[in-house]
Amino acid sequence: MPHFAPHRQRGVALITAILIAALVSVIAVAMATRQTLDIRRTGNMLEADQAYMYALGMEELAAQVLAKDKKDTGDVDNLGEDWAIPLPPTVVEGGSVAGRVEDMQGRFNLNNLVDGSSKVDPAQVKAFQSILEQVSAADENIQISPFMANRVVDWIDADLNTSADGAEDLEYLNADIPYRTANQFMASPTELGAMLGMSPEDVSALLPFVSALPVPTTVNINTASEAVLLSLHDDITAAIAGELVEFRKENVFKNKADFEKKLLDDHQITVDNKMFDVKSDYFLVSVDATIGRTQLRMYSLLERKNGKVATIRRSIGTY
Ligand SMILES: [Ca+2]
Ligand SMILES: [Ca+2]
Repeated sequence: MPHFAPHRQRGVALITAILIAALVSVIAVAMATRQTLDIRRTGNMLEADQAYMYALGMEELAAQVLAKDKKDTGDVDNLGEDWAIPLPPTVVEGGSVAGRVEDMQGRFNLNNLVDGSSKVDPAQVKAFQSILEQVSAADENIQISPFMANRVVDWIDADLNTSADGAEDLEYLNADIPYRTANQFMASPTELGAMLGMSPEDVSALLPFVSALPVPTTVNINTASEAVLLSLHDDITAAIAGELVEFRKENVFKNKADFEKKLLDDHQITVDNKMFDVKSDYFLVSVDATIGRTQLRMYSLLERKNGKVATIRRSIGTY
């Protein structure tokens, strides 16, 4: 055995030891970095969970207020009631939470365009075309054709017969990215974005005026926006709609006859009373919860039926 063997072995051992030390420190640094990331990630997850819990809490609060409203005010809903008061950003542990409730029957329900047996309702098409016209007139960058109403009809109705300037599967399958029509009620008004020829800007402009409820509904004249009131009849002008909104500040239409009488007496207009009512069953709760660095927006669609309130749809981020 060569006499220098032990020396050489010691040298190898030393290099190995240095290598191991270097490796260990590399691993340690990597672990420390990952741990910091893990801590941050866990923190974010906890914050997101907490924000979601607060949002659910707000949704539950809104449901209770709406249930109580039914008990207290019966079959009338108006903007002077408790549910209509928005909750400003309120400090909670770790952040803040804000929320509001909007009556979705104050908007045009897209699913009204076809009736229960999937037949187009001409009066509703006319009302929707009025909304399209008003939204286009309000912004020079928006120009939505009245035919878009037929596209929505085709999207919703069960058949595959294309209406005038409408679009069914045939038209959509010819698109750059082919897809098919839903041929059923819209689940969310954001489905408007799928209509052939509808730009994202058009959708954004329309969204504040429309809803997509699980059943055809009446417009609540106590909560409807000026645009929706105007859409109820050809002879209702912007001036008359504005007058009605002004009148509503001090008065409540307690029944359909109240509204019919007002329009007849003041403006000699006879409205189709199938299209409206003075009460609502569908409400949208929007919650903004901020916890630490996490910001969460949640939308919940609530249905009030026989005095009970249930959440029928919930989405995070976009309505
Ligand atoms: Ca009420
Ligand atoms: Ca169809």
